[in-house]
Amino acid sequence: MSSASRAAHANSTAPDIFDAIIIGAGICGMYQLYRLRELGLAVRVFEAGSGVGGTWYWNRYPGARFDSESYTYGYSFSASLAEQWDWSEHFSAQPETLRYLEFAAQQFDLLKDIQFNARVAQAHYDKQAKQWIVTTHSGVQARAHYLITAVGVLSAPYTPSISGRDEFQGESWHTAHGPHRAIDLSDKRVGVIGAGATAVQLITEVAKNVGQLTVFQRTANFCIPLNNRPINTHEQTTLKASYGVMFERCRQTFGAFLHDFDPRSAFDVSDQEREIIYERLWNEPGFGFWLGNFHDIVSDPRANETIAEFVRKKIRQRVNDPVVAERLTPRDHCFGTKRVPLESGYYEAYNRPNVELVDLKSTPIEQITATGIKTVERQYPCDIIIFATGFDAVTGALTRMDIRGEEGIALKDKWADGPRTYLGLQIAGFPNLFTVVGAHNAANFCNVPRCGEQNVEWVSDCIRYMGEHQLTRITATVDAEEAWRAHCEDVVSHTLFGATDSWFMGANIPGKKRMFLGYGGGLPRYREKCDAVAAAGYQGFILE
Ligand code: NA7
Repeated sequence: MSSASRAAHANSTAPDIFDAIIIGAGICGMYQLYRLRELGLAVRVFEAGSGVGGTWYWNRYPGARFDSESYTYGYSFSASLAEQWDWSEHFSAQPETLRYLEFAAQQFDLLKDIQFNARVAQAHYDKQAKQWIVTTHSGVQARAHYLITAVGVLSAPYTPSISGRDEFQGESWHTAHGPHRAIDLSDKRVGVIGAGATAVQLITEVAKNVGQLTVFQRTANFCIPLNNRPINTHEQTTLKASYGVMFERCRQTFGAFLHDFDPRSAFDVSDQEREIIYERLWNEPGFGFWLGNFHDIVSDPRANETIAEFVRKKIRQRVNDPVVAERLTPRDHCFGTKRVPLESGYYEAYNRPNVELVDLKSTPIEQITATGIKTVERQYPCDIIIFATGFDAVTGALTRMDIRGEEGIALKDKWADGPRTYLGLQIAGFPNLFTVVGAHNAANFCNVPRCGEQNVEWVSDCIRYMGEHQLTRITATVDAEEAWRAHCEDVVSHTLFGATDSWFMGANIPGKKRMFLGYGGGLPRYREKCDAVAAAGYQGFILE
């Protein structure tokens, strides 16, 4: 849109018209805005929150922090930004990450193009005008040639409909909607439902200063040490000098972390040597124990059992009460087939006298009452109930909006039997819609900003290509979409992920189609495929 026509619109009552609308001002939406502005496009971002940050804006529960090394998480496109920002810890906490993103937004003057407190309700494709019509919950409407969703992987909170939930008289919140203020729990009886990565961080922090904490766990998880620590001055200098090398390393590894799989099998070494390797990895920071381990731990059940048993042994060593230790010990799924919770004293939290673990498999919740949580065995009085019950991952944030393509087809209907995308970036029948960090995209199994940057750059290059070739419409073919789905399923069928109930599989949401929602081939392979499609003139797309 020219600046003249933009100006004409400024004084009219008709909906604003932009070249592109982006939904979401998290780390990917912000970068997408930056890139499209670089192309000279008029862009509007709609953001549901009152500030930038996405995941880091919403998730403010006690203990929220990175599982990526801080310096591998920040933007890689700006050497100046990297140089100016000092991460204080190897795995920084939520407030610092939010500050970083706010700082980036200011540095690149992004705020002027972002409309806050604007949750998108509808996005309908107007076939005649070749425009997307986007409407927010408060009725603001805008049109654009391109629509780009940057709504994140884990942004549609899931709260189970437990009987009596609305009867509870105390304070109650999902971890993604916690209070935006410090909370004093020192004299409170707190109930936490859930034992995933979020709960593991939350419980560890809350346990330090709480009246009474009761954890309601359905499935025990394999948790491994985060091994976090502050970054000292010398490290800060070294880190800054090595950003180039570090980001290049992240481009090459499976999950875009610093860690990458060992090409050896777990059985290429003796039992004794394997134990030494596991012990060394256990003491390393971050995901080394998972993503830096023997490659076959995620594909061969026998290899997996060696690592699973190692973690079980660690749990037994750290939890004083053998009954509690057994409850915390996973026996129903393979290690690493869920995103592994990283912990900093989680198991020791259960050694405190005021922390209790309730096993919901043997004593399920019957109902929530006005004063607490009642299992089939007894009532647990609570002043606060925290739902650490996860998200309708990957697809939920998209299907909760009313997105309709060219024939009026609703995305949620098209995806009723699981998502269908091409490269995780486009959907047949939804022209000029790009889904950054979408379904069947490597970004769902990734150090998100690294994969998100790849997505954003690919989309930006595609939009530039269209402009250069006077093209106005791009849509994936059904054949390309089907081939991509089959490829995604084939890749994951060679792993152990499919057998585990997790958000990766959509299996955490009652009624949701069970299907691996990401791309299990890793970032380098994914990037290769995306680049090959572009190099072949956007093969698998119809461009007009
Ligand atoms: P997760 O990993 O999906 O964990 C959700 C937890 O909530 C998990 O322990 C669930 O038990 C539990 N849950 C869900 N519904 C219920 C009901 N109805 N009753 C009891 N317990 C329930 O989400 P997180 O937020 O912890 O982590 C998501 C990602 O954020 C994580 O992978 C990191 O990347 C960061 P279940 O296992 O289903 O038995």
